[in-house]
Amino acid sequence: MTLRLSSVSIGQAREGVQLPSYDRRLLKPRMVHLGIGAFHRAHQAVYTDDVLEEGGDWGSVGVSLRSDGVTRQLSPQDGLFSVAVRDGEERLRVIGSNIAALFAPQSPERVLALMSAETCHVVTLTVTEKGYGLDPSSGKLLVDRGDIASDLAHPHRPTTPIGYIAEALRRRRQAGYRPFTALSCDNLSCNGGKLREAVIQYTQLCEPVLASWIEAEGAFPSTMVDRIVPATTPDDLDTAKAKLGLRDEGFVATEAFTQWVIEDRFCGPRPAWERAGAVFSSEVQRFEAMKLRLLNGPHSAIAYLGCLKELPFVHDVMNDAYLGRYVERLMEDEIAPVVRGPSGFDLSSYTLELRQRFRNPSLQHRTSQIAMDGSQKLPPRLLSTIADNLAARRPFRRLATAVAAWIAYASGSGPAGLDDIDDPIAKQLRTAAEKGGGRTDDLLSAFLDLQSVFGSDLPRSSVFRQSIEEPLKLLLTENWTALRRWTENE
Ligand code: CS2
Repeated sequence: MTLRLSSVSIGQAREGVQLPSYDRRLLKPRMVHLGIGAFHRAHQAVYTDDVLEEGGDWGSVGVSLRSDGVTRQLSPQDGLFSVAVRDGEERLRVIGSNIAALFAPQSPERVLALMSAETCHVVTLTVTEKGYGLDPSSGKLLVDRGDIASDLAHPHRPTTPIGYIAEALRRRRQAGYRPFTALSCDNLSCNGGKLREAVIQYTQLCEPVLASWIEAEGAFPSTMVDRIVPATTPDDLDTAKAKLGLRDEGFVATEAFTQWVIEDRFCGPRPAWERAGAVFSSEVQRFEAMKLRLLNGPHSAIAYLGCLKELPFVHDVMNDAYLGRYVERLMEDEIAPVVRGPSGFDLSSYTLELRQRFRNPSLQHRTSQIAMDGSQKLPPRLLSTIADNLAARRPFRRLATAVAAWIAYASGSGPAGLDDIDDPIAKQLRTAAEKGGGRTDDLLSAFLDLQSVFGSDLPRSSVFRQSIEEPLKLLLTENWTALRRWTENE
C-alpha cells in the first residue's frame, strides 16, 4: 500500500520531486489563512514556501469555514500537500508553509486564539466574492443575510470570515495588542477596501469603539492575485500518487504563470514575499481592474457560452472556431480599450499571453467551475466594463452576449438545467426564471430587476437592454449561426 504524505513519510518521495529544504518544526503560526481552497494552496502558500527556502519562520495555519473537506485532506498529512505545474510537462513540489489545517466550526476557539495571538501578524483570505457579505452592486453589508445576521447577534461566536476577523481584532484590542494586517486575495476590485468596508460596517453595528480602533490602526492592503487553478479530480490524485510515490489527498495542479501584486500598507511585519517574485506596488488597483476585466471577464464569458454549447473545458472553447475568435475580439475590441493598465505596462502582450493561458490543454479547466457564483462575478468582471463602453458610446455586442449567456445559463437553459446553478442568490434566479416563463422579454426584465447584480443605472439604459435582448433570444433558441452573425455585426 502507498504511504500517505506526512512529515514522517516525506523523505520517501520520489526523486525529482522538490521538497522543503527548511526545518518545518521551526515554523511559527505567524499567519492565518481563511479559506484554504485549491487557489490558496497553489498561490500564496507557494510564495510563502519560496520565502521560507531563504529563511525565517513564517508559518501559516489554514482555516476552512464552510466544509471540512480540506481539513480532512491536510490534517493527516501534517498540513503538507503537493502542487504540480502543468505546462506540457509536469513538475511536482511539496509545499511546507502551511503548518496546520483547521475546520472553523469544529475548532472556533482555536482559530480565534491563533488569530488573536500577539505573534500572528497577517490574516490572508480567499473566501470568494460572497464571503465578504457585501451587496455586489451597492457595497452595503448584507445585514439580513442569515449568516451575517447570526454573527451580528452573537459576535463572540462568529461563523463568517468577517465575524472571525472582527472578533479576533476585538480580542487583540482588549489584550493591548496591535491589529494584524488583513490581506484579501480574492478577485474583487479594490479587495482590500471592500474587506475594510465589510469589517468596519460590521463592527459599527456590534461594537462602535472597535470600529474606530480598526479604522485608526488596522490595515487592509489590496492585492491582485493570478494563477489558474482547476479543481482537483480523482484522476489527478492517481497521477500525483504515481509521481510523488506517496498518496496526497491535498494535491493541486496549476499552470506555470503566477502573479501577485500587493499594496505595501501593512500595520506590522510581513513575509518578504518580494523575494518570491511578488511585486509591491502603489498601482494595485490598476493591476486588479486590468486582471478582472481582461482575464476574469473573458473567463466568465467562456464559462457561460461553453456550458450552453456543451464545451466542458476552457481550451475547448478557445478551439471552437466561432468562440475562439469571439474571445479574441471581446478582449481586443471591447475590453482592452477601456482598461487603463499600470504605467509602462504592455497591454497587448498581456492579452496575447492570457489567450495562450486559456488554450493550455493540460490544465483541464472546467467551464462549469468558473460558471458558479455568477451573480457575484458579473458586476466587477463584465458590467463595469459595459458601463464604461456605454459612457464612451462604444459598441459592446460581445460583452452583451456574455451577459445574455449568463442569463440563459442562470435561468436553466444549459444542459445542467436549474438544479446545478451554484449561486448565493440561486433562489432569486429561479424566481426570475419562472417569471420569464421562457419569453425573452419577460426573462430579461425579471433578471434586470435583480438590483444586487445590475444595480439601478444599467437597467435604465435602453441601449443596454436592447443589446442583451437579441443575443439572449438567439441563445435561448440555440441559434449559434445567427448569434455569430449578430456578434460580428455582419
Ligand atoms: C476564474 C478564476 O473560477 C473563476 O471564476 O475566473 O478563478 C481565475 O481562474 C483566477 O482568477 C485566475 O487568477
